[in-house]
Amino acid sequence: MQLSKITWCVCLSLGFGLGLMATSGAQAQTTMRISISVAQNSHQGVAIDTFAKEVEQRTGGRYKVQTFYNGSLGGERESIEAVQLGTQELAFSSSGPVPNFVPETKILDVPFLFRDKTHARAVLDGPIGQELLAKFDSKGFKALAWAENGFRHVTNSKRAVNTPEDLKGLKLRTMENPVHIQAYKALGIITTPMAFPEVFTALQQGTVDGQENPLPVITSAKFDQVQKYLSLTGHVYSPCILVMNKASFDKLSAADKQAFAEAAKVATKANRARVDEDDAKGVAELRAKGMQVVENVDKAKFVAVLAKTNAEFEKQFGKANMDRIRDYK
Ligand code: EAX
Repeated sequence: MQLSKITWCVCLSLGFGLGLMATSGAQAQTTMRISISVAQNSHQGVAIDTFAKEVEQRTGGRYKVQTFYNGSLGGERESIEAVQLGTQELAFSSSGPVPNFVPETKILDVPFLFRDKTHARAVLDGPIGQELLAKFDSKGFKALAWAENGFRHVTNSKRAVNTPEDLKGLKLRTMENPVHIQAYKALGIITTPMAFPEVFTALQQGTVDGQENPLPVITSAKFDQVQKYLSLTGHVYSPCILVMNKASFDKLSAADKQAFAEAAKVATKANRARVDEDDAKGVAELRAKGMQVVENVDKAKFVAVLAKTNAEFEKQFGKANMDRIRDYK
């Protein structure tokens, strides 16, 4: 009698203990997913790998971020959509499809708005960038940080592009971005919006003559295999954004929110350093792989052709807002 009572007690407490362990075990690790449309060995791969590592470290392993590359979970638009819906917790994307979700970000996609990367980074890290990050809140996102792709350059398989006239009639894949499309049309480009994971094949099969992307994307996507000409047009700065599903973010403790925000900052730093590295060696690398590169493009000529379009953008986004970005130091 006595013995069975003890046994019962031991079993009960053991069971209780195991139950507790199981509960804390379940809480021990929450797995989240983040994706990019380009390769792991890239400026974006570095960003999400760094983010994942930092989140795990800063939360003592309670949060694990699974990383997906090459659009394996879908293109950029799909990934942002998934984050908005909450079927995916996190995404890292160029600003390309973002205006379709947060229209206020359109202003960043205006051609020849930023002088250089230092200017763009200062704007994005300063009050203008932070105000724009806040615009994501009401759309179901927590935008953790701006990062970047870099300045976009034109590649194609038809001819060397020296002047805006050389762009006329070229069929170029563009991002699904209304600002880019409007400006590129004004340059006489036949615009073909397409998700990034389809671009390599489209270039290979000649569905389009070319595309435009920063050197870190051109090199990591190996576009040199399917494109002959590269022109350093630097026609538009391409920001990236690290977004999280708002509800998933709101569930985090205050300390964990801080950990995610800091992890995003470290990720941005690693991303920008890699963009600088790729920009520094990209041209030589692409030349060595057989591309013909026009380095000294007269940008003033492109700006001149876009004067009317630029005036339309000033009307649409407010000249004062555009000047605030242009003049930001
Ligand atoms: O974010 O779609 C694009 O051209 C983007 O620049 C690319 O996916 C990297």
